[in-house]
Amino acid sequence: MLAGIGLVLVTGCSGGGGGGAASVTVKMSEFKFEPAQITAKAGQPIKVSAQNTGTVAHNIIVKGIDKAVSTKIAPGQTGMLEFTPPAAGSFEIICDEPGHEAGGMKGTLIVQ
Ligand SMILES: [Cu+2]
Repeated sequence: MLAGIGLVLVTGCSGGGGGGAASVTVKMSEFKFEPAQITAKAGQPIKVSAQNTGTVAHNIIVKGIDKAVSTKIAPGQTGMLEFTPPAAGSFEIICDEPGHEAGGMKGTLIVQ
């Protein structure tokens, strides 16, 4: 059965090696993630393209998931996160540049 949920997955270029990972694009600016909520499935790999469309460096960290930590991403650059959510739940997404989380730069990863 196909359940039509309002999940928007932005698939990038289809050139990858047929790995089958879901992919999603998140834009980062001062001080927000867009979209602020992304969805994944437990046990299925997901690739997150984090585009810094802002004017200062940002990063993206999914708290509680080991590999879901980017390096610092300069303005105009895109960072890639690739990880497999271990279990269903709700995970906090933040940018840990000083002051950014407090400024509103946070989101949620919903794992189903
Ligand atoms: Cu930031």
